[in-house]
Amino acid sequence: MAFPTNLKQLFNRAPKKNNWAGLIEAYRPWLPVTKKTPVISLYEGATPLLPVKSISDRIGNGVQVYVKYDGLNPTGSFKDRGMTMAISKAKEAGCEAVICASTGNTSASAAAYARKGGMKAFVIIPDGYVAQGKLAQALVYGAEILSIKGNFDTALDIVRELSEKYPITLVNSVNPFRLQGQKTAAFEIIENLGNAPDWLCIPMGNAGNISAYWMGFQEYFSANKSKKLPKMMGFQASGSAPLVIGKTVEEPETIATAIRIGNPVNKEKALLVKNSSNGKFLSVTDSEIINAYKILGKEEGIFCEPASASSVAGLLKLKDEVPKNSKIVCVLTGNGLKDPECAINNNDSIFHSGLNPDINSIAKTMGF
Ligand code: AN7
Repeated sequence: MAFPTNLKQLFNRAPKKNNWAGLIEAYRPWLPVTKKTPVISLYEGATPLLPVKSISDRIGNGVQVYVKYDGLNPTGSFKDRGMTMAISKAKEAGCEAVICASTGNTSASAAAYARKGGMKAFVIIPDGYVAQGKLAQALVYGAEILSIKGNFDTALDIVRELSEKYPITLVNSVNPFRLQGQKTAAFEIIENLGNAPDWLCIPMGNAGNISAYWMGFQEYFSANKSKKLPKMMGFQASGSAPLVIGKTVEEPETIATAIRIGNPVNKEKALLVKNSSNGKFLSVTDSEIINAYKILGKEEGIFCEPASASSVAGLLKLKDEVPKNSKIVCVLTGNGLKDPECAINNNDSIFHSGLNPDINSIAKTMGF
């Protein structure tokens, strides 16, 4: 068929108008909002569930692996799902300023949504441990940044106390509206697959997201929108794995700075999720994380941040336990562009720099 040159014909061929207006509008009956709630949204949610053949092939046995690419949210991470709810409810309550402690993504998301809602955003971050892209976002979105000589856990203690003493709303995942918003990712997965997956593989920092997903899966199960519940498989970086070793890590360390958290606020919730879903928590080393990160990049065209790759690294580590012909979803929580330094230092590509702009020598360098 010839390509239409006539404008009217072109419009007729255009796909149906996309009327997605964010997850609060899409899942209103499932969320604690009323007609009076001012919806602060950047049209987050509706992120793709992509089949990843390179990972399915490595697992074998007819297993189908998908990734929930939540790094495609407006500020590049899953935090936007929770933030649209937390900020809309803060606005509804008449609050004028919000605060969070953050390893980076929460601060970027809180800043964007708070400013969009006409509120001030204060963010407390660990000095020197926030990836460049996240810092850039918080600055551009107009947050006021307080960088402390201390890690995330210390920053969280401080914001909890500040929000008790002063008129400022805390938007970390201790805020229950955050988890309400985040549970919608489970709804989307069930709608895409027609059922819940057999396993849900997910990175854990404060373990808010794993708790939110479980809430979403349970709600759809109770409403007969899915016929099964997944096993919840939570992964942490081995230098920062309090939920795996069963005690607080005083000085957490990992290349995956997003999950460099030693004392997860949602630990009780997370343990309940593990037990009631028959799931498992496991740690993955930084080199296992980077291996998965590279596979996703160079074999799938998917660029996620290192913390996110831990869900795939964990699945690969549990290869022998994956049930035959099962469906597995790995959550990719954040976009790779968040952490350019990690990308530049961890790839297998060839970078010829400083070449003379001469066609013959360039062709020679290319191997011709
Ligand atoms: C990409 O931004 O805690 O287990 O302050 O950024 O719900 O904490 C980020 C966490 C996974 C862990 N993947 O989620 C913060 C922050 C990415 C993240 C997690 C985070 P939770």
